[in-house]
Amino acid sequence: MSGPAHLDEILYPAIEPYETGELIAGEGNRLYWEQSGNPDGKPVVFLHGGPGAGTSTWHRRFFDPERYRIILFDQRGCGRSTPHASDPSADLRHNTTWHLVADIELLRRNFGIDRWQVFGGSWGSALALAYAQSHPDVVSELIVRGVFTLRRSELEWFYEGGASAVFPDEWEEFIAPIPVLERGHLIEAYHRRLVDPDPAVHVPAGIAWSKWEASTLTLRPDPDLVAGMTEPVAATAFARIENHYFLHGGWFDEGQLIAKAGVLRDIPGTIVQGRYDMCTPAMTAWDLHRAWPEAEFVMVPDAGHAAFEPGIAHALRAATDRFADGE
Ligand code: STX
Repeated sequence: MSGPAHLDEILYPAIEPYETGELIAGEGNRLYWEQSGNPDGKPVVFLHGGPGAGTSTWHRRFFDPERYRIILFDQRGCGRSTPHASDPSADLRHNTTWHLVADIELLRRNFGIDRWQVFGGSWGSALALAYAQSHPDVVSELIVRGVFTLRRSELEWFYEGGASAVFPDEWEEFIAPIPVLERGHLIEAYHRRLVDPDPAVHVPAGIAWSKWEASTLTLRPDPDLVAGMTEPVAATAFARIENHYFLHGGWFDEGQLIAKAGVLRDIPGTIVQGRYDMCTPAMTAWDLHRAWPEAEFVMVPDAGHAAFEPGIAHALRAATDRFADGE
């Protein structure tokens, strides 16, 4: 999918990669990667959301193809990477934030890139912050959107009832597969079902989990997004990977990504946040802004969470354009 039609007026035209391949990551993981745009342009790595959502072709379109060397890759277990987490036998023990941070470094070294721009939204913002805080010297600029840091308050907001205040109808569907006595800990209750080897158990759980997210991401309902995210194979992988990460708090110390924001001080940055983001509410982007005041902060007044919402896409393109001629 080259993306919703309105993106034609906001982002760059759809392009094809000039090279694709597989990164041989650890523990049997093979990660799909691709390069598009200008091979001699400024390198940028795109970190997708979820975790577990995979990249889409329209993600290339945030970057001027004449000025950027655009690198997309699918994180462990999702998209075109294998083994795929929709397979009940796929082992998620070696799929953690710190494995992904190491994968990004391996990708950079394999490409012979000294420094690159890091661009990530939602889960991709958490991964971008974790990567930049671990390897600040190799990050030329950092662009984060729909900021998510996996603090307990953020996970409880979206998965343990906070957002039910705004979406009581969708929430009813989310909790429906879980017996009343298990509803005190929904991430754990979903975990039991998502790891069940029986497809009659894990597939409906994956679809219900993914539908909750798909139905609450955008300012206006988006039936195409819901249809795409509830497709059984993608939904199962997405739900399994997300749930595994959230059960473990992303393997972060509580508040770690905000507490370590000082490490980012010398990295030119932009933070983009939708005011009506129900998935990763603006409080987190604001906390990051306070901890990293040197970064440009853009609050989009009329958007939810998704990167393709007009105001968000516009602000992201403005950020990549502004950084395009640096270095
Ligand atoms: N998950 C937030 C996140 O990263 C809690 C995310 N949510 N939906 C997406 O990403 C996609 C729109 C990329 C599927």
